[in-house]
Amino acid sequence: YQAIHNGTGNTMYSGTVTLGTARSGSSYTLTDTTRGNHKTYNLNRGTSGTGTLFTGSDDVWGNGSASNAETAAADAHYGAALTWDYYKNVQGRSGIRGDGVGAYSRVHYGNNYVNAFWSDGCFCMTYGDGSGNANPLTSIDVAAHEMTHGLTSNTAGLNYSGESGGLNEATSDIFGASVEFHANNSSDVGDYLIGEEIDINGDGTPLRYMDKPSRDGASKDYWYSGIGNVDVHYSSGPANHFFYLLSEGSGAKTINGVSYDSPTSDGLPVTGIGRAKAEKIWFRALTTKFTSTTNYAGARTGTLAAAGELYGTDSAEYKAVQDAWAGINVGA
Ligand code: ASN
Ligand code: ZN
Ligand code: CA
Repeated sequence: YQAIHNGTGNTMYSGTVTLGTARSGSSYTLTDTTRGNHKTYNLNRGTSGTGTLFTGSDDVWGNGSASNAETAAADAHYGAALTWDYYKNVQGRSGIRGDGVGAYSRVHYGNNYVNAFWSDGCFCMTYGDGSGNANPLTSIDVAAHEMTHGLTSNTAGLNYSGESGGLNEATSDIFGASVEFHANNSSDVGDYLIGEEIDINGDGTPLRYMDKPSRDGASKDYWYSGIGNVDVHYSSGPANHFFYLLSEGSGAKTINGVSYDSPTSDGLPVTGIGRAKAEKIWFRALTTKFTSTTNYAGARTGTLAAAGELYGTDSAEYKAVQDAWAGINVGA
Protein backbone atom coordinates (compact mmCIF):
# COMPACT_ATOMS: atom_id res chain seq x y z
CA TYR A 1 0.00 0.00 0.00
CA GLN A 2 1.26 3.42 -0.91
CA ALA A 3 -0.38 6.39 0.77
CA ILE A 4 -1.40 9.31 -1.39
CA HIS A 5 0.68 12.40 -0.79
CA ASN A 6 1.05 15.87 -2.14
CA GLY A 7 4.70 16.74 -2.53
CA THR A 8 6.24 20.05 -3.46
CA GLY A 9 7.95 20.54 -6.80
CA ASN A 10 10.38 23.40 -7.32
CA THR A 11 10.25 23.36 -11.09
CA MET A 12 12.36 25.10 -13.69
CA TYR A 13 9.45 26.47 -15.76
CA SER A 14 6.34 26.50 -13.60
CA GLY A 15 7.43 27.79 -10.21
CA THR A 16 6.51 25.92 -7.03
CA VAL A 17 3.79 23.35 -7.67
CA THR A 18 2.02 20.47 -5.97
CA LEU A 19 3.07 17.02 -7.16
CA GLY A 20 1.24 13.75 -6.66
CA THR A 21 3.58 11.45 -4.73
CA ALA A 22 3.35 8.25 -2.71
CA ARG A 23 4.91 7.25 0.56
CA SER A 24 6.47 3.87 0.96
CA GLY A 25 8.11 3.18 4.28
CA SER A 26 10.07 6.23 5.38
CA SER A 27 10.51 7.73 1.92
CA TYR A 28 8.49 9.19 -0.91
CA THR A 29 8.43 8.46 -4.62
CA LEU A 30 7.27 10.35 -7.69
CA THR A 31 4.21 8.15 -8.08
CA ASP A 32 0.97 9.94 -8.87
CA THR A 33 -1.57 7.60 -7.33
CA THR A 34 -4.55 9.73 -8.32
CA ARG A 35 -3.50 9.89 -11.97
CA GLY A 36 -3.14 6.30 -13.05
CA ASN A 37 0.04 5.77 -11.01
CA HIS A 38 2.09 7.87 -13.41
CA LYS A 39 5.73 7.61 -12.26
CA THR A 40 8.83 9.61 -13.09
CA TYR A 41 12.22 7.86 -13.41
CA ASN A 42 15.82 9.02 -13.56
CA LEU A 43 17.74 7.62 -16.54
CA ASN A 44 20.86 9.41 -15.25
CA ARG A 45 22.20 9.76 -18.82
CA GLY A 46 21.31 6.23 -19.84
CA THR A 47 19.26 5.56 -22.94
CA SER A 48 17.35 2.39 -22.10
CA GLY A 49 15.27 0.80 -19.38
CA THR A 50 13.72 2.83 -16.62
CA GLY A 51 16.76 3.80 -14.52
CA THR A 52 15.60 4.51 -10.99
CA LEU A 53 12.28 5.78 -9.68
CA PHE A 54 12.75 9.21 -8.09
CA THR A 55 12.80 8.62 -4.34
CA GLY A 56 13.43 11.07 -1.52
CA SER A 57 12.96 11.56 2.20
CA ASP A 58 11.43 15.03 2.30
CA ASP A 59 8.80 15.00 -0.49
CA VAL A 60 10.34 18.20 -1.89
CA TRP A 61 11.55 17.81 -5.45
CA GLY A 62 14.10 19.98 -7.21
CA ASN A 63 15.23 23.52 -6.52
CA GLY A 64 14.27 25.30 -9.73
CA SER A 65 17.70 24.86 -11.28
CA ALA A 66 18.70 22.33 -13.92
CA SER A 67 21.83 21.49 -11.89
CA ASN A 68 19.62 19.70 -9.36
CA ALA A 69 18.69 16.30 -10.83
CA GLU A 70 15.20 16.42 -9.32
CA THR A 71 14.23 19.64 -11.06
CA ALA A 72 13.62 18.11 -14.50
CA ALA A 73 11.70 15.36 -12.74
CA ALA A 74 9.47 17.90 -11.02
CA ASP A 75 8.72 19.60 -14.35
CA ALA A 76 8.04 16.32 -16.18
CA HIS A 77 5.88 14.94 -13.37
CA TYR A 78 3.89 18.19 -13.26
CA GLY A 79 3.48 18.31 -17.05
CA ALA A 80 2.14 14.77 -17.08
CA ALA A 81 -0.30 15.61 -14.27
CA LEU A 82 -1.57 18.71 -16.09
CA THR A 83 -2.05 16.71 -19.28
CA TRP A 84 -3.86 13.94 -17.43
CA ASP A 85 -6.12 16.54 -15.76
CA TYR A 86 -6.81 18.27 -19.06
CA TYR A 87 -7.94 15.09 -20.82
CA LYS A 88 -9.96 13.96 -17.81
CA ASN A 89 -11.62 17.23 -16.87
CA VAL A 90 -11.98 18.91 -20.25
CA GLN A 91 -12.30 16.02 -22.68
CA GLY A 92 -13.72 13.35 -20.38
CA ARG A 93 -10.99 10.82 -21.12
CA SER A 94 -9.25 8.93 -18.33
CA GLY A 95 -5.67 8.50 -19.51
CA ILE A 96 -4.15 7.99 -22.94
CA ARG A 97 -6.07 4.76 -23.58
CA GLY A 98 -9.14 5.87 -21.70
CA ASP A 99 -8.60 3.02 -19.24
CA GLY A 100 -7.37 5.01 -16.23
CA VAL A 101 -3.82 3.71 -16.59
CA GLY A 102 -1.02 6.28 -16.49
CA ALA A 103 2.03 6.33 -18.71
CA TYR A 104 5.41 7.02 -17.12
CA SER A 105 8.13 9.60 -17.66
CA ARG A 106 11.91 9.28 -17.94
CA VAL A 107 14.22 12.29 -17.54
CA HIS A 108 17.97 12.82 -18.05
CA TYR A 109 18.01 10.75 -21.24
CA GLY A 110 21.50 10.47 -22.75
CA ASN A 111 24.11 13.22 -22.90
CA ASN A 112 23.24 16.70 -24.18
CA TYR A 113 20.13 15.30 -25.82
CA VAL A 114 18.08 18.16 -27.32
CA ASN A 115 14.74 16.46 -27.77
CA ALA A 116 11.89 14.66 -26.07
CA PHE A 117 9.75 11.85 -27.38
CA TRP A 118 6.84 9.52 -26.83
CA SER A 119 7.30 5.81 -27.31
CA ASP A 120 4.44 3.35 -27.89
CA GLY A 121 6.76 0.50 -26.93
CA CYS A 122 7.28 1.61 -23.34
CA PHE A 123 4.07 3.66 -23.14
CA CYS A 124 6.30 6.44 -21.83
CA MET A 125 7.59 9.97 -22.33
CA THR A 126 11.33 10.64 -22.39
CA TYR A 127 13.17 13.95 -21.96
CA GLY A 128 16.68 15.12 -22.77
CA ASP A 129 18.62 17.69 -20.74
CA GLY A 130 19.32 19.99 -23.68
CA SER A 131 22.76 21.33 -24.53
CA GLY A 132 24.40 24.73 -24.74
CA ASN A 133 21.64 27.32 -24.79
CA ALA A 134 18.94 24.66 -25.12
CA ASN A 135 17.29 24.08 -21.76
CA PRO A 136 15.90 20.75 -20.50
CA LEU A 137 12.96 19.75 -22.70
CA THR A 138 10.48 19.49 -19.84
CA SER A 139 8.19 22.50 -20.32
CA ILE A 140 4.41 22.07 -20.04
CA ASP A 141 3.77 22.34 -23.79
CA VAL A 142 6.50 19.85 -24.67
CA ALA A 143 5.26 17.35 -22.07
CA ALA A 144 1.70 17.68 -23.31
CA HIS A 145 2.91 17.43 -26.91
CA GLU A 146 4.68 14.13 -26.21
CA MET A 147 1.88 12.65 -24.13
CA THR A 148 -0.57 13.57 -26.87
CA HIS A 149 1.42 11.43 -29.31
CA GLY A 150 0.34 8.55 -27.07
CA LEU A 151 -3.29 9.63 -27.34
CA THR A 152 -3.08 9.90 -31.13
CA SER A 153 -1.49 6.45 -31.35
CA ASN A 154 -4.31 4.98 -29.32
CA THR A 155 -7.13 6.73 -31.19
CA ALA A 156 -6.84 7.88 -34.82
CA GLY A 157 -3.42 6.27 -35.18
CA LEU A 158 -2.39 8.91 -37.74
CA ASN A 159 0.60 7.50 -39.66
CA TYR A 160 3.73 9.52 -38.89
CA SER A 161 4.54 10.46 -42.48
CA GLY A 162 2.94 12.41 -45.30
CA GLU A 163 -0.12 14.55 -44.59
CA SER A 164 -1.32 12.27 -41.79
CA GLY A 165 2.09 12.79 -40.14
CA GLY A 166 1.62 16.55 -40.27
CA LEU A 167 -1.82 16.13 -38.70
CA ASN A 168 -0.29 13.88 -36.03
CA GLU A 169 2.30 16.54 -35.18
CA ALA A 170 -0.30 19.32 -35.24
CA THR A 171 -2.50 17.35 -32.84
CA SER A 172 0.39 17.30 -30.37
CA ASP A 173 1.00 21.04 -30.78
CA ILE A 174 -2.73 21.83 -30.52
CA PHE A 175 -3.12 20.00 -27.23
CA GLY A 176 0.34 21.10 -26.07
CA ALA A 177 -0.86 24.69 -26.29
CA SER A 178 -4.29 23.78 -24.89
CA VAL A 179 -2.83 22.11 -21.80
CA GLU A 180 -0.53 25.08 -21.23
CA PHE A 181 -3.51 27.47 -21.38
CA HIS A 182 -5.64 25.21 -19.19
CA ALA A 183 -2.88 24.93 -16.57
CA ASN A 184 -3.22 28.67 -15.91
CA ASN A 185 0.24 28.58 -14.34
CA SER A 186 1.48 32.09 -13.53
CA SER A 187 5.10 31.22 -14.40
CA ASP A 188 4.18 29.73 -17.78
CA VAL A 189 1.13 31.51 -19.09
CA GLY A 190 -0.71 30.04 -22.07
CA ASP A 191 0.30 30.90 -25.62
CA TYR A 192 0.13 29.68 -29.20
CA LEU A 193 3.88 29.11 -29.21
CA ILE A 194 5.52 25.72 -28.77
CA GLY A 195 8.68 25.27 -26.72
CA GLU A 196 9.35 28.93 -25.97
CA GLU A 197 11.04 28.01 -22.67
CA ILE A 198 13.53 25.66 -24.28
CA ASP A 199 15.27 28.47 -26.20
CA ILE A 200 16.48 25.96 -28.74
CA ASN A 201 17.54 28.75 -31.14
CA GLY A 202 19.45 30.67 -28.48
CA ASP A 203 17.57 33.91 -29.15
CA GLY A 204 14.45 33.35 -27.07
CA THR A 205 12.27 32.28 -29.99
CA PRO A 206 10.01 29.20 -29.77
CA LEU A 207 10.22 26.05 -31.85
CA ARG A 208 6.89 26.74 -33.52
CA TYR A 209 4.23 29.44 -33.95
CA MET A 210 0.58 28.61 -34.52
CA ASP A 211 -0.77 31.99 -35.72
CA LYS A 212 1.61 32.06 -38.69
CA PRO A 213 3.72 28.90 -38.72
CA SER A 214 6.24 30.24 -41.29
CA ARG A 215 7.57 32.56 -38.57
CA ASP A 216 9.94 29.69 -37.72
CA GLY A 217 11.49 29.86 -41.18
CA ALA A 218 10.48 26.33 -42.19
CA SER A 219 6.86 25.50 -41.37
CA LYS A 220 4.15 25.93 -43.98
CA ASP A 221 1.28 28.37 -43.45
CA TYR A 222 -1.07 26.85 -46.04
CA TRP A 223 -1.88 23.48 -47.52
CA TYR A 224 -0.59 22.76 -51.02
CA SER A 225 -0.42 19.65 -53.15
CA GLY A 226 2.91 18.04 -52.21
CA ILE A 227 3.01 19.24 -48.60
CA GLY A 228 3.11 15.56 -47.64
CA ASN A 229 6.75 15.49 -48.76
CA VAL A 230 8.05 17.87 -46.10
CA ASP A 231 9.07 16.98 -42.54
CA VAL A 232 6.01 16.31 -40.35
CA HIS A 233 7.09 19.10 -37.98
CA TYR A 234 6.63 21.55 -40.88
CA SER A 235 3.62 20.01 -42.65
CA SER A 236 1.88 20.40 -39.28
CA GLY A 237 1.90 24.15 -39.93
CA PRO A 238 -1.39 24.51 -41.81
CA ALA A 239 -3.29 22.44 -39.22
CA ASN A 240 -1.79 24.46 -36.35
CA HIS A 241 -2.78 27.56 -38.30
CA PHE A 242 -6.30 26.19 -38.81
CA PHE A 243 -6.62 25.67 -35.06
CA TYR A 244 -5.42 29.19 -34.33
CA LEU A 245 -7.82 30.72 -36.88
CA LEU A 246 -10.74 28.67 -35.58
CA SER A 247 -9.97 29.67 -31.98
CA GLU A 248 -8.95 33.30 -32.29
CA GLY A 249 -9.80 34.40 -35.81
CA SER A 250 -7.59 36.10 -38.38
CA GLY A 251 -5.70 39.35 -37.96
CA ALA A 252 -3.75 40.90 -35.11
CA LYS A 253 -4.37 40.04 -31.47
CA THR A 254 -2.49 40.08 -28.18
CA ILE A 255 -3.16 37.28 -25.70
CA ASN A 256 -1.43 37.05 -22.29
CA GLY A 257 1.05 39.64 -23.49
CA VAL A 258 2.01 37.77 -26.69
CA SER A 259 1.26 39.38 -30.06
CA TYR A 260 -0.06 37.36 -32.98
CA ASP A 261 -1.04 38.25 -36.53
CA SER A 262 -2.72 35.44 -38.40
CA PRO A 263 -3.17 35.69 -42.17
CA THR A 264 -5.43 33.64 -44.47
CA SER A 265 -4.59 32.19 -47.87
CA ASP A 266 -7.68 33.72 -49.52
CA GLY A 267 -7.44 37.06 -47.73
CA LEU A 268 -10.91 36.56 -46.27
CA PRO A 269 -11.38 37.09 -42.55
CA VAL A 270 -12.14 34.25 -40.12
CA THR A 271 -14.10 34.88 -36.94
CA GLY A 272 -12.85 32.71 -34.07
CA ILE A 273 -15.12 30.64 -31.84
CA GLY A 274 -12.78 30.49 -28.85
CA ARG A 275 -10.23 27.89 -27.94
CA ALA A 276 -12.55 25.78 -25.77
CA LYS A 277 -14.88 24.97 -28.67
CA ALA A 278 -12.01 24.50 -31.13
CA GLU A 279 -10.44 21.98 -28.72
CA LYS A 280 -13.71 20.05 -28.43
CA ILE A 281 -14.02 19.87 -32.20
CA TRP A 282 -10.43 18.69 -32.76
CA PHE A 283 -10.65 16.13 -29.94
CA ARG A 284 -13.92 14.70 -31.23
CA ALA A 285 -12.56 14.50 -34.76
CA LEU A 286 -9.33 12.85 -33.55
CA THR A 287 -11.09 10.26 -31.44
CA THR A 288 -14.12 9.49 -33.59
CA LYS A 289 -13.43 10.55 -37.21
CA PHE A 290 -9.74 10.48 -38.09
CA THR A 291 -8.01 7.26 -39.11
CA SER A 292 -4.40 6.31 -39.79
CA THR A 293 -4.56 7.67 -43.34
CA THR A 294 -6.53 10.89 -42.80
CA ASN A 295 -5.11 13.70 -44.91
CA TYR A 296 -5.90 17.42 -44.89
CA ALA A 297 -9.07 16.98 -46.94
CA GLY A 298 -10.15 14.23 -44.54
CA ALA A 299 -9.37 16.41 -41.54
CA ARG A 300 -11.69 19.04 -42.98
CA THR A 301 -14.47 16.46 -43.41
CA GLY A 302 -13.84 15.01 -39.95
CA THR A 303 -13.82 18.32 -38.09
CA LEU A 304 -16.96 19.45 -39.92
CA ALA A 305 -18.69 16.23 -38.91
CA ALA A 306 -17.55 16.75 -35.32
CA ALA A 307 -18.68 20.39 -35.33
CA GLY A 308 -22.04 19.36 -36.78
CA GLU A 309 -22.56 16.81 -34.02
CA LEU A 310 -21.50 19.21 -31.28
CA TYR A 311 -23.12 22.44 -32.46
CA GLY A 312 -25.34 21.68 -35.46
CA THR A 313 -24.68 22.18 -39.15
CA ASP A 314 -26.42 25.56 -39.13
CA SER A 315 -24.25 26.86 -36.29
CA ALA A 316 -21.71 29.67 -36.28
CA GLU A 317 -19.20 27.05 -35.10
CA TYR A 318 -19.77 24.90 -38.20
CA LYS A 319 -19.37 27.93 -40.45
CA ALA A 320 -16.17 28.94 -38.65
CA VAL A 321 -14.70 25.47 -39.27
CA GLN A 322 -15.45 25.89 -42.99
CA ASP A 323 -13.91 29.37 -43.01
CA ALA A 324 -10.80 28.34 -41.09
CA TRP A 325 -10.08 25.48 -43.52
CA ALA A 326 -10.64 27.83 -46.45
CA GLY A 327 -8.18 30.19 -44.76
CA ILE A 328 -5.41 27.61 -45.02
CA ASN A 329 -6.30 26.63 -48.59
CA VAL A 330 -8.27 23.48 -47.84
CA GLY A 331 -11.53 23.81 -49.76
CA ALA A 332 -14.67 21.82 -50.31
N1 ASN B 1 10.09 15.76 -30.12
C1 ASN B 1 9.80 15.14 -31.37
C2 ASN B 1 8.31 15.04 -31.52
O1 ASN B 1 7.60 14.69 -30.61
C3 ASN B 1 10.40 13.84 -31.49
C4 ASN B 1 10.14 13.31 -32.83
O2 ASN B 1 10.59 13.86 -33.82
N2 ASN B 1 9.35 12.27 -32.92
O3 ASN B 1 7.80 15.27 -32.58
ZN1 ZN C 1 5.87 15.46 -31.97
CA1 CA D 1 3.92 27.42 -25.16
